[in-house]
Amino acid sequence: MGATLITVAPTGAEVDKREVPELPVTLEELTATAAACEREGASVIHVHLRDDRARPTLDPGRLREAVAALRESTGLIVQLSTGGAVTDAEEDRLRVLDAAPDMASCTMGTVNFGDEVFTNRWSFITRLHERMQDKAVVPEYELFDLGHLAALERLLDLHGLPYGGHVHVDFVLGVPGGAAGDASTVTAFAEAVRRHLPKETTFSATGIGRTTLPVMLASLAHGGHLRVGMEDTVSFARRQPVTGNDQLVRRAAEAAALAQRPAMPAAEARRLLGVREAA
Ligand code: KMH
Ligand code: ZN
Repeated sequence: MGATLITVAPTGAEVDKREVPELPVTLEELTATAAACEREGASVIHVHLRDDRARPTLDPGRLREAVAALRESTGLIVQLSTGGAVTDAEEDRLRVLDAAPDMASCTMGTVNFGDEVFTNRWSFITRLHERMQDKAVVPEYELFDLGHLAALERLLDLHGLPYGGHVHVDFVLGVPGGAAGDASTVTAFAEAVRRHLPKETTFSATGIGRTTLPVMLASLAHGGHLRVGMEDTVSFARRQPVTGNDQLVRRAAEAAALAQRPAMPAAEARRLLGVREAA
């Protein structure tokens, strides 16, 4: 088994900056945390932006600016979120691709999301997948439930492989309303990937909140990759708030090293995922 790809999701759309001051929301905070996470072993950054009042935004100008700034200040693979916030419109989510990221997320179905609903209609998923093929953007297929994996199998059958030809998925576990964040669920997802998706498919996994550690350790045990970050958890341990995204990446890199699958450099991650060469 090779190295471990570590994705950092530093901000997300849900955490409130007023409650978590360490959350990176400005461009300066984003690039600073990105550089620190790269030093600790991250090779991909999953990006959500905030506006001047720290509210989630899909503003096209800000997205372009963030992609440029992250490319300027780091060698990380830039993955923009097309999931946004649960309130975002489909057209705004599709327009994210105009910022020309290396990668973008593509969630494979609708899921209850706490008290909200994260809506991903089939027609939206197919448009997103095809637009990514046209724009040479590599998707990360986000799976919140096992049914999402069946939907991905159907998508690939009907609409072909993504740009680059490699399929990479991310299990997002422990969302209230989605699949549980525990080791047996990671096992079920990993086995379903092996049975139903192309042979070379790679997966990462992230566990929301207190499910972070069991999901991380189970993913490593199955030869999977890791996603960590303050989008998914803001506590490092019981009664110990996260001090920054780099702290979470450092722990992931340490766990990966312990599993004898050290953190993967960005150049290797580009080759694995089929992402265009860095400019
Ligand atoms: N913020 C969630 C509603 C993604 O980035 O693609 C959706 C999400 C998934 O975070
Ligand atoms: Zn996200």
